[in-house]
Amino acid sequence: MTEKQSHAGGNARPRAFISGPSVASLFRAARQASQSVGLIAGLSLGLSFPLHADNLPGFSLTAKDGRFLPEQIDIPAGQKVRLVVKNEGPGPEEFESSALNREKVILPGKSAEIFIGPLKPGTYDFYGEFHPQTARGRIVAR
Ligand SMILES: [Cu+2]
Repeated sequence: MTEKQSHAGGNARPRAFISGPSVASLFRAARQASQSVGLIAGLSLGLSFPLHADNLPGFSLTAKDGRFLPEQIDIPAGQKVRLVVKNEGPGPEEFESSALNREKVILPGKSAEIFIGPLKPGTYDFYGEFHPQTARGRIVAR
């Protein structure tokens, strides 16, 4: 339940992974092209590979029927991790965490990457803003 204006953004991809404006604009152009021209999808993937943090520890979270599964995710402290949140619906869900300073709307059938950390050891709550009573969970950094 944080400020509404930040909902539209919610971009959890750190800018530090984009090495320069020319690379970033290439990446954007390729990604836009790949949405309409299937042949360029391979090029987009090739370009995006060094920009994505695919070498980070990865964790999966599923939003389904107004809940998150699993409700607890244990991650290493002191290390950036990549959380992939898949929304199996029905309806949109928003991954929201004031403790993690993250919020991201995910449409049904879609997934979103959320980069987290490095975190100090501790428990960081998150919830689904569209189902705040039932969609609750926590990330535990150890
Ligand atoms: Cu929100």
